[in-house]
Order: sequence, then structure tokens, then C-alpha cells
Amino acid sequence: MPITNARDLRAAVDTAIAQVPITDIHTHIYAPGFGDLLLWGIDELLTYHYLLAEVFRWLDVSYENFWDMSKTDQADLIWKTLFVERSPISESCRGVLTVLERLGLDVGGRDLTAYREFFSQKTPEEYVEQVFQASGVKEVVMTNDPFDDLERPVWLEGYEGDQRFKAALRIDALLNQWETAWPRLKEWGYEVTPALTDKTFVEVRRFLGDWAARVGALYLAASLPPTFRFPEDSARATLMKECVLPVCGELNRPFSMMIGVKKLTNPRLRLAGDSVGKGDIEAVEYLCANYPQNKFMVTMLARENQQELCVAARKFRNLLVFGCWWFVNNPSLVEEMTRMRFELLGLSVVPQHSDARVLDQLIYKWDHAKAVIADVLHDKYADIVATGWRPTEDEIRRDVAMLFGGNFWSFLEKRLP
Ligand code: FIX
Ligand code: ZN
Repeated sequence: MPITNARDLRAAVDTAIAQVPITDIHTHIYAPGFGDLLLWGIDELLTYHYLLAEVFRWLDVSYENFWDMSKTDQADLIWKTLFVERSPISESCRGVLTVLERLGLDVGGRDLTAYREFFSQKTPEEYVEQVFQASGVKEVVMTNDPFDDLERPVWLEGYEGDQRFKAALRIDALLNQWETAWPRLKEWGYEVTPALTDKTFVEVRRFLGDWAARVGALYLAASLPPTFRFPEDSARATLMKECVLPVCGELNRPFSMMIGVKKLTNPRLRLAGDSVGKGDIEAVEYLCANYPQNKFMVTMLARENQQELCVAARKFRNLLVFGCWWFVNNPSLVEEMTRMRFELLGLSVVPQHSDARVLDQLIYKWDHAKAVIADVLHDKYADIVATGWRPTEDEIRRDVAMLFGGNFWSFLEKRLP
């Protein structure tokens, strides 16, 4: 039925977004089969690196003393500092409260012991089900790094897979630290040398092919600094040109570039020590223009890059813009970016990914994102309804399914002439 009034339009958009099964295309959570690599529960939520960055603004304990504390003690200190002694208004603090509220816990009671008691009753397997149910997530894409010494053995010891947890091959170490990566490839039986010879290229391609097959990678991915340039006379650009792009082309898999992170600006904050810088859109445009058969998924960390990224995607059909990453994953910026993307790219975008590091975060990252996307999408429909266009509920459900998974899957299947 064509929708003819504002109330029905709002209801149709909200219902479609509330019911859509989500494909979360980039996370750092693991399937239960990875054991302790799957982080969940209140202490993991409270010691999330976003909150670490915020708590240190108030703390005068030394970094070293903080890191020497147990996770429970760290969580206690963060709860006291950010939730009890001050109102938890930041997006990351609000996220913890959204999770507790959605799990039916007494948020107003502020009883950390009671929250811990609740989680102590759960098993990882049952909790994965509960969180996927509560967040509306159907499947997530993990971040799988063969250079990670805790993760690699799980794959080599025959991890059997889990339909809810897809894989993506993460190759930051290969591209950004070749000087320390090549000895490891050698150790694993690949005949590489520090010099980027043809033989080394063949072996690096073999390494990528082996691991892409082993994990069943949906795409290959790397985070890149603001200084990332292509073309460039560097190991990174050369390895991308000679190895990553050919392998991605062969497998018809996208290469995902997460551009704009300055690693360890404050190394004493560890994972919380990274910061942002404006990236170079020309590198993205050059890659899309000169490798038309390759597919690129791009998200950029700096607010200042967002408009030019949308415009680049208007030029190149082999470019999929996705997610409001990390420091732009705040309601005010998600709204700004989503509105701009819908206005410049229509529905041909993946508006969000969760980047969840703790399983429970799927609940708040998607709750918060869906609320903003629903508002923006509603406004866009309302604008066309005002012209006399009459969308139907099925059409709105179709559009929403594209945004929360369909665009990603069809981009994966896409073969470029
Ligand atoms: O490079 C990435 O995938 C980033 O998302 C992470 O490194 C970062 O630590 C993070 O968790 C951001 O949300
Ligand atoms: Zn990430």
C-alpha cells in the first residue's frame, strides 16, 4: 500500500529498521570457538579503550600503576570516576548504560556488584544468542589477523567456523610493518626476503591466498595512516600493487581501507593511544581509477574527509563507502555523515558498522546507530512524499535491507567488466 501520511511513514521506517536482520561488516569480536578472545560482560565493557581514554582525563595515577591493576580493579576505578563521581554523558559511557537497560538490569540502581552477578550467570554461547537477538544482528564480520599470536593458532588447529561469525583477513602488519613482517612469513615457510623481489611477491601472494582460504575471508583489510599515499615508492604501496590487489582481483574480494589512524600518539595509553589525521582522497581515487576491476571498501576516520569520500564514490562504482568509524561514531557526526551520504549517494552506501570489541557492544552500537539512521531516512522519505511520491512499506523494507546488509553482499558478488 502506498503511504500517504506522516504517521504511517514514521511507523514504516521505524518498523523496517527495528526488524531488519543486520550484517555487521566490521567488528573485533570473535566466535565462542576462539575462547577468551571473545570479550563480554560488564568488566570488559567498562575497560573498553574508548573509556580508558576518557578516564585518564581525570586520573592522576601513573599509567604503569593502572596497567598493573587487575581488570576488575580497573573497571571499579572507571565506574567510580566516569559513572559515580561524574554523570556518564559521553557516547561511550552512555553505551554501557544502554546495554544494561536493554538487558533489563536496574540502571538507576548503579549497583556494579549486581551487574557482575548477572553476567556471572551467563555462558558465552547462550550470551552470544541473547546479544544477537537483542541487537538485531544476524551475522558479524570478524577482524582476523594472521600476525596475531593468540588468534593464529586457533585457525591452524582447525577452527570449524560459525555461520554467525564471518571472517575478514587483516593485513596491517604486512603493509605497515614490512620490516618486521617478512621474518615471520619466512618463519612460516614463505621464501621471502626484505628486498621486494619477484620471488617475494609470489610468496606474499601465496601467503595471502593461503590465509584468505583458511579463514574464508569475505574481504582483505588494513587500517592506514593519514600519510597513506598511492602510488608511492614504499614497501606498503609496492606490496599493495604487486600482491594485495592481484590476489583480491583473483578472488573477486574487496580490499577494505580504513584510512586516517595515527597509531600510538600516546603509547602509554596502549590501544587507547591512537588518534586521527586527515587522509588523502587522491590515493583512493587513483586506486579506483587505475584498478577498475578491483573493488574497494573505504571508511575514513577524519570528519574532514567525509564529503570528498562521498564524491569519490559518485565517480567510481568499484568504491563502497561504509561506516562511521571510531572517532566519527558519535550521534552528531553519524547524523551529519548519514544525511550527506544519502543526499550524495542515495541508498548505495553501508551507513554503519559497529567496530564492537566486546560482544555486548553490539546492543548499544546498533541501538544508537539505528535511531539516528531512522531519523535521517525518515526525513529523506518525507521530502519525497512532499512531492507526491508514494513509497510503500515493502519498498521501505527493501531499501532498509540494502542499507543493513544487502549493499555489502551485492558488492561482494559484483564482478566488474
Ligand atoms: O583499525 C581498526 O579496525 C580500528 O577500529 C581499531 O584499531 C580501533 O582500536 C577500534 O577499536 C575502533 O573502534
Ligand atoms: Zn576496527
